[in-house]
Amino acid sequence: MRFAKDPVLDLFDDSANGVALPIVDGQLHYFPNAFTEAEADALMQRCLTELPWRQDHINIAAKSIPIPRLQCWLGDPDAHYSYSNIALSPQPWPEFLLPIKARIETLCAHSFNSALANYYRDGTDSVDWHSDDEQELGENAVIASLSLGTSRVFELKHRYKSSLQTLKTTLSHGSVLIMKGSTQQNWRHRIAKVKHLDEARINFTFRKILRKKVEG
Ligand SMILES: O=C(O)CCC(=O)C(=O)O
Ligand SMILES: [Mn+2]
Repeated sequence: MRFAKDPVLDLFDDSANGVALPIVDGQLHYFPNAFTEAEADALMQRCLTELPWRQDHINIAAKSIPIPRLQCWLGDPDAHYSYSNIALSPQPWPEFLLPIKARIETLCAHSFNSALANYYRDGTDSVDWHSDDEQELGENAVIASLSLGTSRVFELKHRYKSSLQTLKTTLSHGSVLIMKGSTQQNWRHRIAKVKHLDEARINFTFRKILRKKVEG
């Protein structure tokens, strides 16, 4: 069995039960060993080669800027979503992801109808500070974040209490982090760029879209 240690929060866990990470104004639960190393290795390979990765762009000051990662949106046919003005129509769930989704739903005791997959090709790829608080997700959204590949540091910063320290936790290969309660209303999160990192990481955030129609 793998033994995961979080270097920042100094928490150990080698059980299937995971650990509650200490946070105010939100709830975080981390399962370092949600998937075995062999399962996570196999899944990473299939995701790299079989998912329909795309390069999206955002418009800043009338310029189209490529976002620093590849992504794809997977989900039930009616789970439309928009993110930073990028409208995402879901790609159908690949067969190989269905048992993964089912395992995560059991772990969270919650069902999901979509997932945003991010492919960080190396340390120059990142996601900037944001909350997963889009209207489509409703209040107190449950979001399950599956990490594969090289470990990256996940940071959380309180939106209103500037005296609170930024929290940092390492998300390792095969782990699942559940964010729930008022986490998205009160905290922003990011994956910062890292120097001298050549290895790839894939992350899925499983979500439940409540309002399924796209406007306009
Ligand atoms: O890669 C991660 O761990 C986080 C991704 C994320 O925050 C998102 O897709 O909204
Ligand atoms: Mn996010």
